[in-house]
Amino acid sequence: KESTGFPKDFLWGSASAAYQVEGAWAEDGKKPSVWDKFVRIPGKTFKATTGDKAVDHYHMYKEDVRLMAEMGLKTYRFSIAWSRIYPDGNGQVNEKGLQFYDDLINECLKYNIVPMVTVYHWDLPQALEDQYHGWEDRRIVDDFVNYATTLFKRYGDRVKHWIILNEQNVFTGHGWMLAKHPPGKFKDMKTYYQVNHHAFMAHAKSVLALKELYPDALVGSSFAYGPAYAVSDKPEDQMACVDYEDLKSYYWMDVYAYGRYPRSAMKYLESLGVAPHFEEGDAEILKEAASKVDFMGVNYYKTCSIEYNPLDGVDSLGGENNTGKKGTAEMEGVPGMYKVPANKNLPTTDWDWTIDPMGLRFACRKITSRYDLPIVISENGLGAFDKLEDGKIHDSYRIEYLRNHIEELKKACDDGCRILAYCTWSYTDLLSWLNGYQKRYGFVYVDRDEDENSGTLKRIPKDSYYWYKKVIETNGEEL
Ligand code: GCO
Repeated sequence: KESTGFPKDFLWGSASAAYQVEGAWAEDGKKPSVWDKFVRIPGKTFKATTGDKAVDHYHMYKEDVRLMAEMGLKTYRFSIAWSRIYPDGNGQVNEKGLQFYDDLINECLKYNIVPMVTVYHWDLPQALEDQYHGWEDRRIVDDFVNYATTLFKRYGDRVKHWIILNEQNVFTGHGWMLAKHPPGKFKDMKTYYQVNHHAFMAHAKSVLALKELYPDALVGSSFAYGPAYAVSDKPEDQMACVDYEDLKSYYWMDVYAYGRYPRSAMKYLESLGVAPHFEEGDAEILKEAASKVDFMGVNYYKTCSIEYNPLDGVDSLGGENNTGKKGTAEMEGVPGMYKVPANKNLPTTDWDWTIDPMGLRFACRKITSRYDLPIVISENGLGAFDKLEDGKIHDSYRIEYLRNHIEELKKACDDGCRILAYCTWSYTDLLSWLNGYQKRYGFVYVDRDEDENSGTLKRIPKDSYYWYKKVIETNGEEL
């Protein structure tokens, strides 16, 4: 069929997250987040890296936004640090924190860059963890909605695009099952599902609060979606794939889009005695919010292969490769259900993530078939070891990665999927939560040592920066 290409007003973007770029961890009234504390626990991050300084976006945002403008970026997705706005999580609001994001938003608008705001990208105020164990306690819902509403009221006149939660599946999975993110709990399944329910309620009530204030705002949450392929046409592999999708994908996306949990997943959790507790009215609120969600946010990095796992098979949550040494990730598996072997047909990054451009089209098609919602690709990109050579970074591998993904995204548009935006991860190099500064994603190189708070922090556009500029100029026609 003939290609109609990207829509005229397509938002070509790039993204970041507060903790990963801002630094200034204790400035202007900000108090610690759970990450400020977690990174100080020995052994938790690569060479004990912290985000104390990160890439100092807090002080260098004007230079960063100027570089975005020179590139022609249409949208910049960034997150707000809750503990800048409410240093104690609730109570007293911090004007200086509010002011910083006012300035950042205004700087974007000055160059006609659409600010796309993530309300929560994992940096919960430590005070709430101390007060009542954060997400584990139902009180989090009201505190979250209070924080979100403060943002809506302050910035809603200038910000139209809102992403409430970033990768709820990742921060809860890593926090309560894998012990890799705060609060660092391992296989605490019951709490994990309850925490997720609280997060869904926080998302839902925030969506309703925003729509009450700004009915024309566009809102959704961003899900780390790894579409699943059955390894074979054996019925048991296909069934394993359905099980996996219900438990690992639709469990989140169905709640955002339909306001209900997948039946089979819920039945399974009930059989294990770990199904979440609902308060009266929760089901209705989830439904109402789902009817007001405008898009599905998708962070797309990889796909996964699913194979039937016999009862005496692999029993593991899957250990991530945080070393950058290929082949060190551990296989995930639930005995009697599925396992997730490496896909032999696809290359991988140094962190064992499959490189699967068509998987992006697959993700868009699946979401469109199941939910018929517009889609914001809120993240997609390649983490790599970049080398500074004669003051330049020749990241042809990143260009190739992005080109191939954008080509597939274009096909998804041709297929009829309504794609509103494509944000690469990331704009500048930034702190990788568990990999320090060695795993780089940016269009803009930041002179920053991989493990310490040193380096000049100088910004150097990579080859991919100039390439993306052209992509934007030609609305994705010239790749
Ligand atoms: C990393 C990760 C992150 C995430 C992002 C998710 O290496 O730390 O890739 O950068 O992609 O924070 O939203």
